[in-house]
Amino acid sequence: MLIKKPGDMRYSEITPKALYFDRRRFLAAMPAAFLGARELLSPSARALAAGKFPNLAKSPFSTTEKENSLTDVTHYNNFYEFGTNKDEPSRLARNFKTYPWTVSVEGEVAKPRKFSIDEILKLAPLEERIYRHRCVEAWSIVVPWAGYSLSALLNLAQPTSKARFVAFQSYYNPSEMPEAQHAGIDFPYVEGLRLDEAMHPLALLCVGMYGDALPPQDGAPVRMVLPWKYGFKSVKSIVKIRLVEKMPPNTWNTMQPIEYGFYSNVNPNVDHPRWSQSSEHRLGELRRRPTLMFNGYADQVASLYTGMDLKKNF
Ligand SMILES: Nc1nc2c(c(=O)[nH]1)N[C@H]1C(S)=C(S)[C@@H](COP(=O)(O)O)O[C@H]1N2
Ligand SMILES: [Mo]
Repeated sequence: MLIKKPGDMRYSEITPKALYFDRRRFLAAMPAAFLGARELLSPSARALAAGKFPNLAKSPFSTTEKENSLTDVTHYNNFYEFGTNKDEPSRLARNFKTYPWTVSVEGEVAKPRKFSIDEILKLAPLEERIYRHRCVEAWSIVVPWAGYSLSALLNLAQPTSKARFVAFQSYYNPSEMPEAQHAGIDFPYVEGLRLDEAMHPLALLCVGMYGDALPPQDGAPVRMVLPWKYGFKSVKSIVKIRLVEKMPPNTWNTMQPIEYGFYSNVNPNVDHPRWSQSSEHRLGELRRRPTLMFNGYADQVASLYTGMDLKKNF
């Protein structure tokens, strides 16, 4: 059923149409004297309008493993708001309106604040981070994400001494996401991290992939990427980040606590009740690969869990 060979799909075919549509409408709404005055847009808005992030800094965290194709990464998705089949989000999120967008940072912080997506785009230098991504369903991909460490945003908000966890919330609007009601999980999708996990430099606040803005199906306009944890921890299309005292709920744990824990660190030695986690299918490869402890990021993150029983705190 392949329509095109993997890899020969161009970004312009996938890129968030709604975003460009909105920008055109925005320009159309401006007085005629200003039309075409692209210099009036913020630098980040101009970068988006051009469809490219210029000058992405390289990161020492990047893997040299072969990247998956853009087609793989944008047509095999988990985004239950837009359907539970892997090919549904690419079709059903096509008109998802992701601009303008606001993220509220609140709770146990000295400086609670709402950030527009334009502010988020220029809050810290954007880096390219080529990470392995391992879904709890035992498939994996390698993706060149764009973003910066979440710690940059959290430090701006200044967590108080009471803040011990970070709670994330995805956007939810049933009228834009009619498939969600058949997904069998509760929305809005929520996730959480311990504060030290959230402050770890590997924890990426992600605004793009393949040098461009995030396509809607991959969590536009801003998502988390936590490469040492199962994919469901990496919450998409974030609208709220709340610093809290107590461990917050996470959607999959709430739905099936025996199968999905709070920590959900990639661990080949702790099987899912219904399947083994010792190996994985890297999209595009024929033979399965062994799954690595912390998805190969043990050197960076293992110390976060010193003394913790990883079978109990799965
Ligand atoms: N809001 C929201 N975030 C989500 C999900 C979801 O269904 N809804 N699925 C998660 C799962 S299970 C995975 S594996 C990754 C998939 O990201 P990708 O489609 O960009 O590969 O997103 C995660 N974030
Ligand atoms: Mo996943």
